[in-house]
Order: sequence, then C-alpha cells, then structure tokens
Amino acid sequence: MERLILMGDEAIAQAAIDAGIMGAWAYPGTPSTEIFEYIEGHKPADRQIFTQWSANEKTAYEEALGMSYAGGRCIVSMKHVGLNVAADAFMNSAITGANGGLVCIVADDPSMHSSQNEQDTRFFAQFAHVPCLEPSTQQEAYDMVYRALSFSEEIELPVLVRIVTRLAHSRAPVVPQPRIDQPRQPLITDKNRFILLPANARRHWAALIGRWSEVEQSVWDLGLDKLELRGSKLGVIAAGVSWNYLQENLAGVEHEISTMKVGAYPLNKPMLAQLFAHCDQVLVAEDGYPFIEQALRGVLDTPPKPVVGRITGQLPRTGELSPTTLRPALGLPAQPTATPPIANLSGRPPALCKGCPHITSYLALNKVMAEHGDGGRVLSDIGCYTLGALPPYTAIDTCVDMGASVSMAIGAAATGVFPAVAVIGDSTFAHSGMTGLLDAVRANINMVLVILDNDITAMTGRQESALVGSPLIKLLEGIGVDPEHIRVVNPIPKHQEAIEQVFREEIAYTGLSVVIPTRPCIQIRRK
Ligand SMILES: Cc1ncc(C[n+]2csc(CCOP(=O)(O)OP(=O)(O)O)c2C)c(N)n1
Ligand code: SF4
Repeated sequence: MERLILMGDEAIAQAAIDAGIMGAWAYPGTPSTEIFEYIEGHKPADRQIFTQWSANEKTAYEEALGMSYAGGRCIVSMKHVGLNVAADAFMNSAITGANGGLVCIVADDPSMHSSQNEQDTRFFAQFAHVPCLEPSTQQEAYDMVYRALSFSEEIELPVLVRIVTRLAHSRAPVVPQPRIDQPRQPLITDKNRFILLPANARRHWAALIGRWSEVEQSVWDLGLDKLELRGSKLGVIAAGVSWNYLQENLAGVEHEISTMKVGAYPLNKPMLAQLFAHCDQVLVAEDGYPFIEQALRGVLDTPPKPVVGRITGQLPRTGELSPTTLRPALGLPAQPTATPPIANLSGRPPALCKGCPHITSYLALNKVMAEHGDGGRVLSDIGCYTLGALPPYTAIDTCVDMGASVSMAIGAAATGVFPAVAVIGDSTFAHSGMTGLLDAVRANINMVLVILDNDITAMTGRQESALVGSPLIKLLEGIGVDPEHIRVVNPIPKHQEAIEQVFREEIAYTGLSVVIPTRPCIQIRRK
C-alpha cells in the first residue's frame, strides 16, 4: 500500500472517502476546515460524493443526518464551537439513531489558537450518549474514521470523533486501507424512528439507556484503548495527542511506569479497574478539560487511589499540554531548551490586510460614532472584521459568538444605547445573523446593521459564502427591512466621506436600517 503524508484533517478526509461516504458537509472553522476542503478536492472520478459548504453547523449536521436516514454513509465536520450551533440536531440524533454511517468530526482548540474558548467536545458526546473516538496520530485518525463509519451502522448511532489543533494541522505518514464501495442501508420503514413526538422519543430514549452498557462494550471491543502494566506504582492515563507526548518523554528512558492509552469513550471501565488495582497513584494526561480526571475523582473527590493531573496542579489547568509540560509530572528532569536565534524579533499582532475593504468602513464608522460622544456602541461579530477591535481602529466593542452582533444590538438598543450599531460579515450573517435581524424587523428596533459583504468567508481561508450580493439584498427586503433604509456603499478610500454621510443619515433615522459596504476581499484571487 502507498504511504501518504497527510495532516490529521486530511487523513480523516481520506478515510471517509475510502470508507465509502456519499456526502460530506461542513461549515468552515479553524482547525477543521481542511477536512471538507480535502474531500472536495479529492473525490475519486468513479464515484459520486455530494459536498457542500453549509450555511452553518446545524444545517450541516442535519444534511448529514438526512443522508444517514436515507441509508448513505457521510461525515460532517466543524470546529468545537460549531457543535454548540449544531447541538440541537446532534443531541436529538442520539435519540433517532443513525441508519447509514454518520460520523461527526469536531476539532477542539486547546490554548485557543483561533477560537474564543477551549471547550472540550468529549462532554458533548457524554451528554448526548454518543460514542467518541479520540485519535493520537494521523494514522489513528485515518483508521478510526474508516472504522467509525461502519461502527455507526452496527450500533445504529452517530459516532463523534474528537481531534485537537496539533493533530489536525500536523503531518505524518499514513497508510490507507482498501477503498470500499459506497454501501447503502435500506430506507427506514419504521415511521416512529425519526418522528420524535414525545411518545416515540420517550421510547427511544429509554431504549438507548437500556442498551447503553452494550454500546459501551462495543466501544471497548474496538480495541482502541491499551494497557501496559509495569513494576512501578505510578500509572499514567493518556488520551489523544497526550499519548504522543508521553511516548516522546519515555522513548529511550528505562522506566517502570504503567500506562493506559485512552482512544475511545465511554471510558473503558474494566481496563481502568486493572490499572487502579495495580498502581498506587494515577496521573491523567489529557488535552482540553480534565474530563477523565474529573470522572475518576467523582463529585466527592474520592477516587480509589490518588488521581493527579490538571485539577490537582501537576499539569497546567488551561491551555494545550506539551511534551515539556508533561515531563515534571512524570518525575523526569527538564530538558535543555534551545534559544531561538531570532529571539529579538518583536511580536506582530494580526492586522487587516493593506487595502482590505473593512478598513474604509471602520474609518467612516469611527468618525460618525465619535460625533455622538461616548453613549453609542458597536456590537460586532466573528470574522476578519473582528480585527477592527485592534489599533489603529479600535472600532468595535463586542465579539462573543457567531450572530451575536445583531441580537446583542437589539438588547443594547432596548436599554437606550444610541447609536446602537451591529457589524457582521456576510458569511456570519448567513450563518446566524439573519434570525436576529427578523427580531429587529418585527420590533422596528432603532439600530443600524452593517453587513460587510466581501463576497467570501475570508477569515477561515476564503470559502464560498452562502449569501452575498443581490440575493442578500432581496433577502433583506423579503424579511421586511424598509428598502429605503437598505443602503449599499462601495468601501474604497475615495468614498469614505460619502459612506460617513450614509452612516449619519441612517443613525439619524429612528428605526432599523441596514448599510452594506460591498467590495470583494483583496485576497480573493489567491484562492
Ligand atoms: C460557530 C462558529 N463556527 C465557525 C467559526 C469560524 N469562523 C470564524 S469567523 C467565520 C466567518 C467569517 O466570514 P465573514 O463573516 O464573511 O467575515 P470575513 O472574514 O469575510 O470578513 C468563521 C466561519 C466560529 N468562530 N464559530
Ligand atoms: S483576508 Fe480579505 S477580508 Fe480579511 S483582512 Fe485581508 S483583505 Fe480583509
């Protein structure tokens, strides 16, 4: 078999193709974006695979669930906060179950390299009662996804695969498995299965709880956890990429540490029992929250033997683990670190590109907001335009979650903030801004919504955006924004004064207006 050099994201995508998916859906987000991009770019000529960037993670998950319902294998991928958006569909899909293999890949971002939090997806899997697999290498990422698609069919449940940034974005050799045909399960004929009326849902939920110990056993039978008992009384449990950090530290070292590798959840209770019977103390190394450590300690903090890790301070409580942070907890001396020869380089904060259309919009907005003293606020959102928070613009006051700009501006305006301005990008508006706008229209909120239409989803690498140009204007009119207060402007520097005047007029209007600075991102051609 050929050996491929793949990023974790690409290994997952290749596995999904080889295991016979008929569809892949996603909404972009670092570090998961490349999964979908790879599938889109590597569809084998001899098979049909439906691929589409979805409007948001919830629609992506539901589109995949529809394919699973109809019997096809599929994957849906997103970043960790995307699962918050897809949570309604995800939670309920544990109750309907899956028909065709349904694998949801969620990429967590410990240390928040490009995210607003470091939430740990393993809690979501536990919450929903869905098995979760956690690879430690690119090869495992490949093998787990390849297996997860058929496993999902066997247990008739979606399967979640959790990865983290380090695995998603680093490369290693991967040996693929044979490409299989695209299997199709028979259509579901039991009408009650996917109709979650309370009477059905109660029955399905009770059935899931009733067979949960069987599901657990099937997860353990996948053989993804490994136990090695040795002489010393220290045992180390390591999950996902932390297993690599452990291996890196123990390579070439004579040691007697017992180890347990966790590759799947629910946690392997029989294996844990063996480890605890053998060891006097257990150290837990896991990237993300102290999920395993907390489970072992329990609410009363009474584990059968001392358990240490992130909660007890042997490992840092927040941020990514690394081989270096793990060493002292293993009782190993610190390794000498090399001083980079370019240590004197000053830091370079991220910035809007020179010539970015958002710059003119912010310069104009800043000028007009200043005319209103300190009472106004600019509620913003997530995208390249969030960089407007930094000097020299310092143009925005908030950035919380996708779509929050519009709904938070409603709340602020209702409290008397004036001017209340919301700033959102086109992709973010399509993702989850338009529902907030519907609320604003119905209450004719006195606010100005600025939709920065740069034709693409720039921040995550210039993917297509679901709603730009004239369809965007038609939608605004269709949901009831007064056409006289939909103002399209061209954000080039020589139009700045004209744009300021448009902002002035729309702020002066008592009611809802939408201003749309429309000009393509200057990086668009690089795609
Ligand atoms: C729930 C969620 N999904 C995905 C992301 C990743 N993400 C950050 S900004 C963004 C969209 C940016 O596009 P747009 O709104 O068009 O603004 P632009 O970057 O083009 O200025 C995405 C997908 C996220 N932060 N949260
Ligand atoms: S990538 Fe495009 S939208 Fe983002 S800062 Fe650069 S020019 Fe602006």
